[in-house]
Amino acid sequence: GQLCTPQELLCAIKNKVNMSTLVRADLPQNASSWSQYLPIKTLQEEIKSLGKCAVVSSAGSIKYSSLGQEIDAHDAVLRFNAAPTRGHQDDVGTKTTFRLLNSQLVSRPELKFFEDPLYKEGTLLMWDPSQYQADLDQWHRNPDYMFFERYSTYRRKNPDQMFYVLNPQAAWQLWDIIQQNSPEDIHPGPPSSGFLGILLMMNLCNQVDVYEFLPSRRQTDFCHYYEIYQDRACTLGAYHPLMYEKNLVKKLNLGDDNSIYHFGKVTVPGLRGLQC
Ligand code: NCC
Repeated sequence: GQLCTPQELLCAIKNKVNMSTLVRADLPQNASSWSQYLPIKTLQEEIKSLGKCAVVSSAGSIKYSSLGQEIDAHDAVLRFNAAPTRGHQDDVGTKTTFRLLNSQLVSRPELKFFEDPLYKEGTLLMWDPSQYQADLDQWHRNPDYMFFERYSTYRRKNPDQMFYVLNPQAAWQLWDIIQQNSPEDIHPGPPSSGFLGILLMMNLCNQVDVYEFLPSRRQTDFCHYYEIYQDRACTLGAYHPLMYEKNLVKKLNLGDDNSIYHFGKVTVPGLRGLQC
């Protein structure tokens, strides 16, 4: 592939990845009884603009970081999947403005999405990978997980909590950019929730601090800060092209390498003010 400058990379992300959320009008009314539970406005229309935001990866390396207060000082904080704050406040903070979930978590009852109070805080977002280059209709007939029923039920039971679904085409639009900027062929797996979350916040915020997506000196084989499960693939990727995602984020870093080494901290610009 042809490698580009950070500015070119930012513009490709801004112009080619549609990070909007689905609204009712996006899906044909007769095709779907679940789509009536989608919000009427996109998250972007609802939020307008945020200042400084934090994205907190779920990596084991954030344990013992004492980053909690720094994270909480942001205008908005994004977390992922089952990552808790309770019992880990010193390291990950207490504030949860957004939580990005994969469709597996929503769909598989044993993962306790309905029962765990963790999910009742903040605005929820979910994503489900489509087939490569599938349009909305094709995705809708053949999603990765059949989340529709569970999404509808959750929305009926929790009508006051915002719960968005990302445009399913965003994942592969982003994958194309990862591939174009990688020196070798990467396998066709969708980007991780982590990378999608970083992009989402770049769309909403003026500046985004990302914690322990690029591992600090605390890098460890422990997959998550909240579990004892060990798997090196959590940090470098197997299904998701994580190593390549991390190289791109490193390229966008406005901060210095010391901040990565000590705090696992990378700072990336928001996309709104960007002149392309
Ligand atoms: O593990 P997961 O991700 O929930 O982590 C969220 C994001 O944090 C970043 N991360 C995590 C661990 C680590 N050691 N280094 C990291 O950089 C990644 O960017 C990651 O995306 C997912 O992306 O949705 C994923 O979800 C889990 C799992 O489905 C959920 O935790 C729900 O239980 C996947 N694991 C399995 O399916 C077993 C994982 O592959 C990807």
